[in-house]
Amino acid sequence: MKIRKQKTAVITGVTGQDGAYLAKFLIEKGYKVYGTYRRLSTPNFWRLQSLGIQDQVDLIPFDLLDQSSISGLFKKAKPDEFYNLAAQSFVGASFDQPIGAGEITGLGTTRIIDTLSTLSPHTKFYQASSSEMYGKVQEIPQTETTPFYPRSPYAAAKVYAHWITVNYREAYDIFACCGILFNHESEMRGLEFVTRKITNAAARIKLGLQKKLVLGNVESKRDWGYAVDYVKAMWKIIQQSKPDDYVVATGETHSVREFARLAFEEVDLNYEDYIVTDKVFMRPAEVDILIGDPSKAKEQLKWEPTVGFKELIKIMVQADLTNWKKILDGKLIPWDAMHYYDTEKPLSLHYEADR
Ligand code: NAP
Ligand code: G4F
Repeated sequence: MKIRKQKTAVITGVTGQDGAYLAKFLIEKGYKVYGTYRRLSTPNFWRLQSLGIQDQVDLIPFDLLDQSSISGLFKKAKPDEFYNLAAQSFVGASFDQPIGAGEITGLGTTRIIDTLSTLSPHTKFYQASSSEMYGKVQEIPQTETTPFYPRSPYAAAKVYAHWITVNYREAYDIFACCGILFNHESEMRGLEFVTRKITNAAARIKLGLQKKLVLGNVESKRDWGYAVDYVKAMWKIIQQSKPDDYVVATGETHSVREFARLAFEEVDLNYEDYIVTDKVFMRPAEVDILIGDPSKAKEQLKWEPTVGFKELIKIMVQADLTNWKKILDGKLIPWDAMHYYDTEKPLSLHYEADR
């Protein structure tokens, strides 16, 4: 009888939105999952906690800036698959910290893939490339062959990370692939990204906790999907017989304004009564429109998004509404207030106080 070996995966950035969902997906597939986290002054495991998998992920301290923590990771985990999701992922912040963007998001990838090519060349590598690389778009819709034109230090660093991945695939014959993922959101999206900023504000305004929502450019357009769908595409990309790069998108585009209108409608409010714009949230260079063509992913990966734009907004608004109601009832403690509470457990927005 053949006994199938349990597959092992490393996820860098497991504390982030995609890292947490991917970890859950792989655990459900029977993988042994190692997830990396940064040592912070306050713990940041709320996403893993709220998915109920904190105890099932082997957590390893790691920093993309630190070469020794990278080789240590390969020696400890001996992974079959390596998903490089860690990055300074907020575009706006990359204008303020352009060198950090290059070091973490760009060179960090080279540190990993170079270590992989020498210490563990059999390990399959996935790089989290981004639709931001298309920037000032050269073609509509964007495909795997559309030229890149980055518009931020973040996007420039992602272009470098993308091409270094392709270069190591071609130069050293390793299984390295890139998912060029368009924006994907969820109820666990960071609060600084525009979608979650809007859904959180709509819920708070409905409950009388907030009066206004201040935004930047509401005319920019994005191709928004649901993160749970997108982590499945990552796994499918790495299961192919040959390493390759894929656009993962819905094929639809909508403006920030449209997102806001529908989010406020979900709580029976008119967004125009609450939204003000301020140049403090405008970027020095903007990406006006993104819309991906996911044909290759559909054909080769048999991947399709299952959650549409309106449903995504509904999921996010309803989750924020539910959480804020629980907070008001004293049943949930906001994760950013975790250090005010004397408890043995790290708390989070999704931590149920009465559990
Ligand atoms: P996220 O929620 O911001 O998560 C980023 C992760 O990277 C976090 O776990 C973060 O740790 C970690 N990290 C940051 N700096 C690090 C460093 N110096 N060393 C080690 N880890 C570090 O981002 P996400 O939305 O899950 O996105 C995952 C990846 O996909 C990112 O590379 C992002 O750029 C890319 N991407 C995202 C989208 C999207 O729409 N979500 C689209 C295309 C590509 P902390 O928790 O400690 O901060
Ligand atoms: O939500 P955003 O910050 O996402 P952005 O810049 O598109 O980047 C996200 O998606 C990329 C994939 O394309 C990822 F690679 C990246 O890591 C990240 O996940 O901004 C979306 C749009 C922008 O045009 C921005 O200018 O919303 C506009 N916006 C308007 N007001 C705002 C705001 N963005 C933020 N964050 N906050 C605002 O108040």
